[in-house]
Amino acid sequence: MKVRLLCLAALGLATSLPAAAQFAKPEDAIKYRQGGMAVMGAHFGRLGAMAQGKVPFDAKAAADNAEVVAFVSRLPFAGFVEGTDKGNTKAKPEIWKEPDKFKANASRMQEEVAKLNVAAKSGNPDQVKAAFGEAAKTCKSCHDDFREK
Ligand code: ASC
Repeated sequence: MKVRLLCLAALGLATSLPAAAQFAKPEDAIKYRQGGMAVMGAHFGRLGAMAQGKVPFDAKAAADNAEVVAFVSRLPFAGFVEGTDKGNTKAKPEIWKEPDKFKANASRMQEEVAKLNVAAKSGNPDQVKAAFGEAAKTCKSCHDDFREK
C-alpha cells in the first residue's frame, strides 16, 4: 500500500513539474525523447510489416504493438525542453520557434495512434491497415518539418 501511494505521488509529481525540471541535464532530455521514439518506432514498424503484408497478420501481435505505440506516444514530447536543440540530436530549431505547430503535430499523431489502437483491438486487418496509413502520415509530416535528415 505504501509503495503504491509513493508510486502515485511520484507519477503526480512527474506529470505536474515543468518539463525541464524532470531532467538533470539537456543530454538526459535528448536521450529520453530518443528512447521513446525508438520504442515507438520498433513497435510501429512491426505493425507496418503486417499492414504492408511483409509478415502475416496476427491480431494479437497487432493489438499488443498498437497498445505500446499508443501509450509511448504520450511520452517523448516532455523531452523537447528549451536548450536541447544542440548536441546529439536531429531536432530542428523550428521545434522551439514554432511550438504551437509542433504541439499540433504531436497531438495529431497521438490521435491517429489512439485510433490505430482501437482498430487493432477490432482484429480487422483492413481497419488496421487503414489506421496504420493515417498514423504513418503524421509521423512523416512531423519528421519532414521538424527533424534533420
Ligand atoms: C516508422 C518510423 C517512422 C515512421 C515513418 C512513417 O516506423 O520509425 O519514423 O514509421 O516512417 O512514415
